[in-house]
Amino acid sequence: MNLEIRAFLFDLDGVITDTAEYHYLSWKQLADEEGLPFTRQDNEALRGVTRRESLRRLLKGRVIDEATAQDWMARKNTYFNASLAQVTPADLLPGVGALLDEAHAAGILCAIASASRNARAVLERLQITDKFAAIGDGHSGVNNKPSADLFVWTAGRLGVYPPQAVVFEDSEAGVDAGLKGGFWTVGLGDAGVERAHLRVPNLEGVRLNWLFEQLQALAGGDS
Ligand code: B16
Ligand code: MG
Repeated sequence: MNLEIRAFLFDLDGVITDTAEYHYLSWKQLADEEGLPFTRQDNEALRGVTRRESLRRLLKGRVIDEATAQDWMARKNTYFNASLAQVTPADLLPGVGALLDEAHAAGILCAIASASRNARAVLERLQITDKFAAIGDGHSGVNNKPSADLFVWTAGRLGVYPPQAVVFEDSEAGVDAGLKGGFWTVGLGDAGVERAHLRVPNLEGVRLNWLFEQLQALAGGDS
């Protein structure tokens, strides 16, 4: 198969920067206020899924009415937004800047595809909004990860087909979404990303030549 990569679709939290800690502390504050047990380990199951799904998982089967759910999600989001004041350009994860520069120099389109409704605010804090040709976020559609919709929506904004794009993800939901959509997937970290085409600890050391060689080998045929 002839490999033609035209775009990179980056998840935000856990790939570009680590807002997971702020998500955790925000849910933890809410959980403490409401007397709900919630640990760092519990938080791992919230990686990459929407605010609503995060609340459902945090509740562990406990039932609350819709008005309470809205109130709790709003409070968690208030805490999270307050914590974003601490995010600075120094909070880019290792290797992100170099890979973005290399991709731009090679004419590869770069986009964000994040479940977060706060993705634009995070990108502003990092001062990298202008590095992305499209931004898909929690406002971009009804179905979020593990549905493929967000990645398909974002690829459509770029005018590329899924097999022409690589998804970089740190969550199980995100990798599954990328695979369902027919994208190439690179899983970051060591938990939940086993099904990705390629796995790396983070973006440090990920270079275009290496990436294309690996993908070409998987596609079969010479690069
Ligand atoms: P918000 P990603 C995800 O971001 C986070 O990993 C996940 O923990 C969070 O619940 C979700 O965004 C929604 O965030 O409450 O800000 O809309 O990994 O998809 O970039
Ligand atoms: Mg993520």
